[in-house]
Amino acid sequence: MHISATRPLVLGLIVTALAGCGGGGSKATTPTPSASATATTSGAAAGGGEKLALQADKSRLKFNKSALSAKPGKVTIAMTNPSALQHNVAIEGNGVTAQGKIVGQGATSTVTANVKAGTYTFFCSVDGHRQAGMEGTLTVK
Ligand SMILES: [Cu+2]
Repeated sequence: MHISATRPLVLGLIVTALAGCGGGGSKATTPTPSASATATTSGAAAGGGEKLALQADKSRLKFNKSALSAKPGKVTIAMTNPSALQHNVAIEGNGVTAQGKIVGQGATSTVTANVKAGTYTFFCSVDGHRQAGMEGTLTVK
């Protein structure tokens, strides 16, 4: 009884304080800029780097590109798969090995790696596909 009687009073004081503050300078009381600034910073870090598009051939063991190029840093290859066969995209070279998940028709396999200047190979890591021709060169410079 004592607590429930106190709470409305405290809340009442806070509301009064906020209302007083807002009334004093409504333009000054906007904490939104700092919040959005933080979001922008983390968004830039997460979304940074290059995104390269690649597509598997609909019927053959090939990609639509045999060469890709990127600048040093974070690189993402997004491979769409219109084929009835399962495929993925992987990157290999200069100590980097990374592979996207194997996906079926209509899905996208994505691989991200931190690369420096040099030559890398992108390929499909499904058994036999790379050997059949599902590979290409990623040049970073
Ligand atoms: Cu494949």
